[in-house]
Amino acid sequence: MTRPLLYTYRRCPYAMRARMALIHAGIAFDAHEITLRDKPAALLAASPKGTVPVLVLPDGTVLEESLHIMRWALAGCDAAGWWSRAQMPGNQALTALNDGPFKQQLDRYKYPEKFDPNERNLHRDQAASGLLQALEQCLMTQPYLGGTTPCATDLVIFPFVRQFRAVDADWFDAQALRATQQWLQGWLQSELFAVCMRKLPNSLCVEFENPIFSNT
Ligand SMILES: N[C@@H](CCC(=O)N[C@@H](CS)C(=O)NCC(=O)O)C(=O)O
Repeated sequence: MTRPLLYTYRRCPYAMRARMALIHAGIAFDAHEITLRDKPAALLAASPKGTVPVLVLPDGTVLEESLHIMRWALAGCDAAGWWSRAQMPGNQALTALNDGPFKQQLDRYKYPEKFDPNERNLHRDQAASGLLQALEQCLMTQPYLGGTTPCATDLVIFPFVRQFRAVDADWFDAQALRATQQWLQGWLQSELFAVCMRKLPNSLCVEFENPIFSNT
């Protein structure tokens, strides 16, 4: 193996943020698009916990958490500070809020049939008064969670806000969350996201010769 191999799932927000970090960093990698219902044996051999994304490096090292993949991709060559600015306490707190309570609320809002359907809107409203309010406070004074330019925290969080909005876009767009709505739209329209969402056949070799945003 000469290039890192990423086991990924196109619509998974954890996999999205890992793919965007690799693409932004200009790292060529092979991508193996999996189906969650039929995980390849090689993925389970590398990472028995069976979640994606998983990155297998040419020396055999396995990175099986999206944030570890992002750190590996971004921290080594971080002139623009995408990784270091994500380590600021405020951004660490946003990441913890996203990956903890917000993800739980999102699941209960998105899949009410798996939880308590009567509490669907309660979870929606808790998500709005929790993470979404925190994002709004931050984005009212700066265009990105990284400040005037993006940082890894933007990539960490926006795929989850995208999923949240998709449950009921009319409701989301009607909320007093103007800065967050604009921030989300900006990322959804970005070239980085477009490249990250390209459809892949199984085991496609992907090479990105022109790193996106590499000078910001
Ligand atoms: N903490 C992990 C979470 C990854 C995760 O939960 N991925 C989901 C897909 S979005 C998954 O693989 N679930 C396993 C399954 O559904 O079988 C990370 O950050 O990489």
